[in-house]
Amino acid sequence: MSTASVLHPVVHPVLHHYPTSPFAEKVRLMLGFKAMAWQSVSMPSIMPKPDLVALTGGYRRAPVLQLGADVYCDTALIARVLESLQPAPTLFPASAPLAPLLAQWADSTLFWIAVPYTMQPAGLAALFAGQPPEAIQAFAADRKPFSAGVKRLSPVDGQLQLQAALAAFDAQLADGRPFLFGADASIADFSVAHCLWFIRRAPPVAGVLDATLNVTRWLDALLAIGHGRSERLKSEEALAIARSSTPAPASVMPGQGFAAGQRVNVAASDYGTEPSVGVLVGLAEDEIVIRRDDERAGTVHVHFPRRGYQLRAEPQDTP
Ligand SMILES: N[C@@H](CCC(=O)N[C@@H](CS)C(=O)NCC(=O)O)C(=O)O
Repeated sequence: MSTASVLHPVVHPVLHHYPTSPFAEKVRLMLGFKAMAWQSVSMPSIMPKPDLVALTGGYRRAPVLQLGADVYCDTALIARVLESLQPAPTLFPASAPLAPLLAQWADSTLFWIAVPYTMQPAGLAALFAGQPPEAIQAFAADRKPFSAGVKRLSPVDGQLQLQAALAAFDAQLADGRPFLFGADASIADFSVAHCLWFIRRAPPVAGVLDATLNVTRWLDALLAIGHGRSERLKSEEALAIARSSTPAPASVMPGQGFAAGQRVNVAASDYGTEPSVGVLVGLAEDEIVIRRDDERAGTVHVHFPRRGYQLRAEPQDTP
């Protein structure tokens, strides 16, 4: 875990998420893997998300993890937070030094192959079965600007790349190993699994997984890990927890071109780039922390990873 902030003991982490989100499934499975107890807050799958944004100050992506008045954005950072809260079993075994890099590839590349593949017309119809056409329209209208910065593959190229990736994973698993890097699970297993989990949710297009039996065996076992123990919490209750909590202390490392107390904004650099604005209170090699005062959430610290996010001075602080 980064040195930008310290975790303070909180009984149960609160996960803000929704059932159909692949990245949320990644975190739910990691919570299950670590046999953790957590509180589950349901967020909308499209904007507006007023209760989430009251915590984050702008960041809208799913999922978000809350520990009291500390709010953690992005599953790469959330994985490290879970690791600090519950070190065993580890997501980062020494035997798999490349696992974080494979996880990063899956989260950024495989995800954007799997999602458009699944959302081809037959898959989309299955995902939205039983819902009125307006639901699909609202979803499409929300996701168009959200993902405008993503370079899309043609459907044919997407399918070819998906099949090539599945074949590579199948060969990796061919010796019967339980996890991608061998006997120990790693963050890579969860990052690859959430992409394939999404494909499975759409039976008309999920047949693409049938040709790779080792992948099927591995995915079945991984998804069987489950989600740990959770209880439901209303978003208003999560806001009340934030209001009545004090954020953990944080510190800004020198030599980074930013000073503690400076007004800054932080935004994802790929898609879903709504910025969160606040006062910089924490900066380390792998974490950015801003403080914000919110009418409904009180004083919160919002945490982001550095990889994949841009930290900028707010205009009035620029000389
Ligand atoms: N890099 C982010 C990506 C998160 C992401 O893309 N989440 C999707 C859901 S799986 C999302 O936010 N979609 C739009 C929305 O839920 O509003 C992470 O690891 O958390």
